[in-house]
Amino acid sequence: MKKQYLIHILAVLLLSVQTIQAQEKRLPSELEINLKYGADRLGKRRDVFMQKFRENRLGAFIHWGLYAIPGGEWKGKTYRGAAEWLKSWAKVPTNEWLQLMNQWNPEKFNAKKWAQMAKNAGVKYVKITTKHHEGFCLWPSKYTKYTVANTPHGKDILGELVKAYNDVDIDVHFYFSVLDWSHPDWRYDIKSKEDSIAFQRFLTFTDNQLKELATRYPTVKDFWFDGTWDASIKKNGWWTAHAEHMLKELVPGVTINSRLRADDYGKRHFDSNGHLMGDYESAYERRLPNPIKDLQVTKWDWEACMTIPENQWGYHKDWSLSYIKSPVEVLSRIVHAVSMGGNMVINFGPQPDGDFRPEEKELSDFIGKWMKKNGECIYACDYAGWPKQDWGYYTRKENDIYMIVFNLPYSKQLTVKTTKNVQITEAALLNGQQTKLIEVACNEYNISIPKTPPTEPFVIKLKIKTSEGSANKYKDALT
Ligand code: H79
Repeated sequence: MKKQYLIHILAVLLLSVQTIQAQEKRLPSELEINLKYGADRLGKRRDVFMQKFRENRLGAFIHWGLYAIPGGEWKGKTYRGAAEWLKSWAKVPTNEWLQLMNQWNPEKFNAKKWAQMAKNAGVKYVKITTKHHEGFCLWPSKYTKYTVANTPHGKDILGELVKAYNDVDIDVHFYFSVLDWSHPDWRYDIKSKEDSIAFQRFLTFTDNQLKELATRYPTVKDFWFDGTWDASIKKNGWWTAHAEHMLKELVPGVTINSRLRADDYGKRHFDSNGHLMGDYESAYERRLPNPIKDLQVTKWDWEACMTIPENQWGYHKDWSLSYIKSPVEVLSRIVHAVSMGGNMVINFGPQPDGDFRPEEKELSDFIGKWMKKNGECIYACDYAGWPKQDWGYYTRKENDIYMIVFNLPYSKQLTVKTTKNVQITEAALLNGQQTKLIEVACNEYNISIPKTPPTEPFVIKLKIKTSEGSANKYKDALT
């Protein structure tokens, strides 16, 4: 009888210990899957290198490779698709495609001129395609024969560009496509032992090229990976984490985009626990978040990139095949990105002769002139946290709020709604023109713009003050 009683007590004790353990398992962190190759960090990076990346805000993309030579045309036929994918659209065999190297002789290429153009455009960084999907390298890589070294031009384009941009204080970021159509060991998927062996060789080759880039050009500030969406990479998530860690050891402070990464389960960009991998989200390609609905993007760093035509990154001879964004539209996308705490990178696809097409020069001039006058509402600015209004976008730098006006209302009155306890004390155009600031309700103002407002998008700078718990003189409607 006594023995039975003891067993009963023991059983109750065991059960309660199990219950406590089960309860502990319900804590949120314990709910997460254990990942070897998931996010390395939660939340934004706060070091000076990431801060510089973020404060730069406006960048240029350069897509330059063999694809510039045919410019979207193959054997007399024009292809509407992206010019840098022409090898794929026209089903050109690899050997034939790589023979374009014999025509790589950009006689007008002048790195200093490119750097001056970028400087005049107001961009703070340039992302250069070191190697796109075709496999042709803009630097004399010792790990492949498909490089600038084996062309009539023969010069290290990448090296000249890094120096020229750095000389005018522009950061250089490296675009790198892991997918490489020129390499026999590349695989889209791993379906056999042979695939696996070949792909491991391919990953070693890629490591070698990345180490080569990081050591030859140690001022590089960022690696932006592309061509990482295939099953072969998703099945080798370990390698994506390894590549990021390897580069971070080689280049202190370097930043890396989310597109590189796949976790233990092949989940990309965000790991299986929903945490961003890499340092910033890079999925905003030719699209932007919704300024009302997608405010969660303000929680992490992100960078968008955009083409001027609908979808041409490399040089295409015929820009009439798709809609071309006007300079003001391009500008509105830059402002849109910054208003949501992101960076914007505008793409340029240089001609095969090393010069830029006239439309790109015009756009670059327009953006540069605007940035010279209004750049303070872009550089180092962030999401303002105020409710979006129809006239345009807000950005913020500490206690300065910028209104960037793209849509003028007939009333010539701009509605501004602040957040709780925030008052506006001053409102003036960056060009010095005065405005009339009227408080119309609690946390709501009207700003009258000048009778003859500027003829291009303009900026109003607001000074604000925060007062704790000020009495509300306005009464809500009783309903
Ligand atoms: O470098 C520029 C583009 O060439 C590259 N990224 C920018 C910065 C890019 N283009 N497309 N993509 C990335 C996404 C690829 C989509 C794909 Fe497909 C879907 C690859 C395979 C399926 C579309 C359909 C392209 C080939 C078939």
